Amino acid sequence: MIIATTHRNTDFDGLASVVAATLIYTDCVPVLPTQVNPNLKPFLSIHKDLFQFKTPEDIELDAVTKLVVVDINRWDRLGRLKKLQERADLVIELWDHHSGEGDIACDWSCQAETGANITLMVSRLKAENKVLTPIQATLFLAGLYEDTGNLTFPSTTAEDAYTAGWLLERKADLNILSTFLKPGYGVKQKDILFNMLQNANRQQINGHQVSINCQEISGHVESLAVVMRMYREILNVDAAFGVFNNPERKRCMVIGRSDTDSLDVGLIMRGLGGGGHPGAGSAMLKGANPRAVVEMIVEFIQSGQQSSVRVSDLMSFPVATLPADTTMRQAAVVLREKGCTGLPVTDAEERIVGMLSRRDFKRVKTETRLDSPVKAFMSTNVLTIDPGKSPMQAATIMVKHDIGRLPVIKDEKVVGIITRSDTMMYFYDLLPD
Ligand SMILES: [Mn+2]
Repeated sequence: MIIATTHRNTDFDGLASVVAATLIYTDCVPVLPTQVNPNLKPFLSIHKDLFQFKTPEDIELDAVTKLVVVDINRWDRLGRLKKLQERADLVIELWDHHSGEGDIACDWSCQAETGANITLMVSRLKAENKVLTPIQATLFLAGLYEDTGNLTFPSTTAEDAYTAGWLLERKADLNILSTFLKPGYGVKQKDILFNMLQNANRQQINGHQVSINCQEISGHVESLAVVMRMYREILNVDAAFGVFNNPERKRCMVIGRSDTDSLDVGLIMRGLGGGGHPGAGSAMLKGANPRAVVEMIVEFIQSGQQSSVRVSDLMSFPVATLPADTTMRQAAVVLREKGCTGLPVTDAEERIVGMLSRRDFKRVKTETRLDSPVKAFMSTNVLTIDPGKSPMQAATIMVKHDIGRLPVIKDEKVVGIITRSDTMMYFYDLLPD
């Protein structure tokens, strides 16, 4: 007999993976642990007739010849089936996306660090051109979305997203799926936030109000980023870091949120092996001592590990400017030649007096008006930025006022121009070295 099983406190990813195993292995009996996550129960009761799950108690262990373990790699999470560990003749196949941990010695395995385990199994189903029912596709997508936070967790891979697309093509039903998936902020998240607030601390580090909070968590907790955002807002600190230690999985998840330009969370997280942008970031540390993680964060902040990148590093220069008496006709030529959508307009002393953009040409109604000076059409309400400001400050101004570029001003002169895409390149870490 071939059986497929998964970890206790089964989540949608585990459940989906067990069902997928029955499609991959013929005559495979799906065995579901007695203990499943609460949000699986309504799904299981509605779909009871469709899936013929057995419990570990139903299984005559001596009759098992092959064991397929999915979404876990540890005997102690298998409940009664742990006894199979003693069977030397048993063939074991493993599908697991938690690599680098576990104690199940297997004969064959498919292990890769994807966001969801079901992604690994669907890749096999895809390769074998298996036909899925819409219900199977819906269950698989529920597992994928739950484990990847709807494809938003940093652990999400491109393969997870391709798999989501493939499952949608197979008629995965998003309406059904969303009724079963947990909301981002639920009881579990509320409990964690409550505990964090009870142990809340504030410290002054290098001129910043910072809170670093250590929490022990068990199992898989999603939406910790939502919890951290609320925590920082409630404490009203410049930056907040959550160190979520999971001793059972020997991993430590660090999530940071910052509300100040001078403290770049993404940079600190990169220092911890993770990533992010100035306002938000995360890192996953394996086998780390949470106290040591806290010390590392403090050290990073103390050492003034802040973004040293300034607007002056990102801006383009020299900038073509238009003297205020340039005609619209001449300006059109310059814009076309420079291939830009807007240029600063300057007075005789090279001080900025306005901005002319392609949009302004819409107001030129007659041919003769093309001989009018640009100062008649330019916008005079010009927002500028200082070269010493941070990319975040530049982005904030551009987003707030919905403008695509900012002239960079030093000693009243235009020294450069920074565009929305310049700041994006920086945030996404796409700048050439
Ligand atoms: Mn999983």
